Amino acid sequence: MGINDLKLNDRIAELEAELKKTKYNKRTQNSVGLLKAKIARMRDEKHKKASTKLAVDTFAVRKTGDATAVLIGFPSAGKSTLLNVLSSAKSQVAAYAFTTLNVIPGILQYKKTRIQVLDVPGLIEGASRGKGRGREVIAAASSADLIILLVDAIHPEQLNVMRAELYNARIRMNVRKPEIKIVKKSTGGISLAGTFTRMDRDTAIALLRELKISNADVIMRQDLSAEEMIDAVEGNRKYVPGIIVVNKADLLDESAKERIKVIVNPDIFISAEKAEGIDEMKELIFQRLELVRVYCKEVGKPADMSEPIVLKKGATLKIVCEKLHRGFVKRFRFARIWGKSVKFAGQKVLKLEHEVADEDVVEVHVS
Ligand SMILES: Nc1nc2c(ncn2[C@@H]2O[C@H](COP(=O)(O)OP(=O)(O)OP(=O)(O)O)[C@@H](O)[C@H]2O)c(=O)[nH]1
Ligand SMILES: [Mg+2]
Repeated sequence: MGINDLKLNDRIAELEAELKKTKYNKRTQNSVGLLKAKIARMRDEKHKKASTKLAVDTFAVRKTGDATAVLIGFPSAGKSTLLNVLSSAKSQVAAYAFTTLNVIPGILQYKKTRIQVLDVPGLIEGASRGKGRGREVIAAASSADLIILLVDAIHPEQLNVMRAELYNARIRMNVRKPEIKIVKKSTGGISLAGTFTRMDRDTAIALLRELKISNADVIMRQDLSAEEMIDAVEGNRKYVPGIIVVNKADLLDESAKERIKVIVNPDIFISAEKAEGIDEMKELIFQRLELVRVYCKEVGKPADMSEPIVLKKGATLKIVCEKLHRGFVKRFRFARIWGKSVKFAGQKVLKLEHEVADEDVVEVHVS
């Protein structure tokens, strides 16, 4: 670490301390927003430096299957135990921390889809700064289709630490990408349009200046908070869906469970060791991935219901054609579709942009 990095770290720490001291209210909202913008900009500067210095630290694991989910949790939260019950993988389990030191992939087969589940080393406080194998764990989380936050029932306080580490690593879990349009100019200052109930207009303008935008037409398509505006301007955030799972529920009595509901508000309680709640969890993973299974049929034959083409939400007929055969997009004439994406069974669809729905049966007609 060079002298400049140290200075940058000191400066970030100073600003963070200042931010902690400042109570958030109407009077301070301006300065709080600005502090956050400053911190965000410095973190980004640091990140840019770091990523030019080191090659990206990632686990060498090939993505396979229809989607990838990553298990994020403190050491000993039960990630490996869980992977082993979700898939046929055999990840080592032990009562001491940092049992898993690498990425262990498994495949969860569910409702005719294949979901890759990654077991990674434990995440600890400081992971976003590279502590433990933080950089690699975070890289795995950034590129996943779903983050599964696994909280040890005995340590509900872990959740907020994990949330903060992911946030600092520019991962936005279960957050819609904020939308903003910025057209930079050479002069004329900032013209700003939008609705401002979550921060005031002056704060927004000050934030933009802090983020080095001084001449631009800016249109806020949504009513953004200061933080969301920083995210929208900086741009390099990852928006990933996530679920929160409390493990080791076998150790909780009813009153402890109620307490945890209040602190953690999990999507589900499970016991990986006793294999309890696992079916519900598989369904939850499947639902949150929003996979679209399309069954193909040939003209005059029944559909092949054994093996769907599995696509992401928003997939179109064009993508179905591409998956079927290289030449199908060019030769496409129309399709007949049975299922939720059409009004009646066997409807003729002429547009390749037609969005297919889960469990559609598709018959492609080509020239
Ligand atoms: N009571 C109880 N213990 C569990 C449960 N799941 C895991 N454990 C225990 O917790 C300890 C840690 O489990 P692991 O699966 O190795 O945890 P990990 O999250 O993979 O840990 P690291 O690889 O070190 O990050 C082991 O002793 C497990 O037997 C559970 O549902 N209930
Ligand atoms: Mg492990």
